[in-house]
Amino acid sequence: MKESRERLWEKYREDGVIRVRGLFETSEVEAFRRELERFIREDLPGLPADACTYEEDGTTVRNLWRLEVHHPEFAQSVLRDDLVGLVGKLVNGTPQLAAVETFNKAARVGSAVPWHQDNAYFCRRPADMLTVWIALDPVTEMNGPVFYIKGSHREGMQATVPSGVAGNSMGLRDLPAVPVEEQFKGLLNPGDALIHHCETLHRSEPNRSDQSRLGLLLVYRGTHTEVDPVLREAYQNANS
Ligand SMILES: O=C(O)CCC(=O)C(=O)O
Repeated sequence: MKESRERLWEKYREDGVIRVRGLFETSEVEAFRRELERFIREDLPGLPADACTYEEDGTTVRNLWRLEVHHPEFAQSVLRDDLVGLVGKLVNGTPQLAAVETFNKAARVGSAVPWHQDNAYFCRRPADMLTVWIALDPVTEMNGPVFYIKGSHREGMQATVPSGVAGNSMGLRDLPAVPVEEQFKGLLNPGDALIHHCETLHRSEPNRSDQSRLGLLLVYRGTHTEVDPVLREAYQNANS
């Protein structure tokens, strides 16, 4: 991590999203990718249906869920002490790993993710929860980068509606009016990461290219956070 922890914390507090360059070495990224490919090929067929979401073609993996349960050795291999130190500062307390998952965004097939706030899924108060989004491929203009509205986390939770999108059930009722040129586009090299607050508005585009855009996500919350019953009820209604 080249930037100081203090500087990253200030930017995160202001913008609700930061980019961290070179969090992982190329060799580590390649090992993660190889292991995920093996897991999909060999282990996934024997796991419960909710271990993943498929794209509309019914065969291409869109997301892997709960890898901390389904493949704890892999989840463990991704964790880094220096990252946990930074995350603790950003969640204002002791960080606890809540989920390890992927957004695979396969070449040509990978679908869009609608505008949302992660806390519509996480349902925690205070909102001291975040995602470390690690690029295992180059993330380019063409293969479906994540777009953010900087500072939107400071406005709190927006009204939600069921989105009807498999893997992303909770959408925003009112779509943001911020023009695309003013949205922060998360272009990354393999091994770079984005860290976003759970109430920052974001979305991603479909993959229109021949290159995969695999993202590995580590979700952390502060141990002091609790379930917000109002958010939980909205989530349960959208998923029932
Ligand atoms: O990877 C993507 O395309 C979307 C990621 C996302 O929505 C999230 O991290 O909550």
